Amino acid sequence: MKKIMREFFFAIILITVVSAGVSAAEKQKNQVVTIQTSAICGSCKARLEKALKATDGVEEAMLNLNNKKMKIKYDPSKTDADKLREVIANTGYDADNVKKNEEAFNNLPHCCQKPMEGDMH
Ligand SMILES: [Cu+2]
Repeated sequence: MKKIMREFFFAIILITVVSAGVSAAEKQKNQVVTIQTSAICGSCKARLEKALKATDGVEEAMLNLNNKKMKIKYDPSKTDADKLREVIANTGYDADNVKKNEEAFNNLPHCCQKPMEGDMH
């Protein structure tokens, strides 16, 4: 009888540990990162969101045009914040401390190449 009780006790511990592990994995499933970009207008926004959404592991990408910050929801098992900054840089925009790809920038429409400061269009 005592042995059965002990086995039962260990089974309970095992179930607790396993379910804690599963919920931790679920919590990790999606992460959110906010990246400062050099986007200017609605067309920059559409271009960047499209490039990010086409990236494996990205669930959601939304640029706030007021502060040019890109909020990205992603699966950390498929991608990471550095790779996402790379996607933005390769689209022709600065991403935090990652500088834009000059070639991609030069291929942007002229109005999207203007500097951010005081540029309202
Ligand atoms: Cu633009």
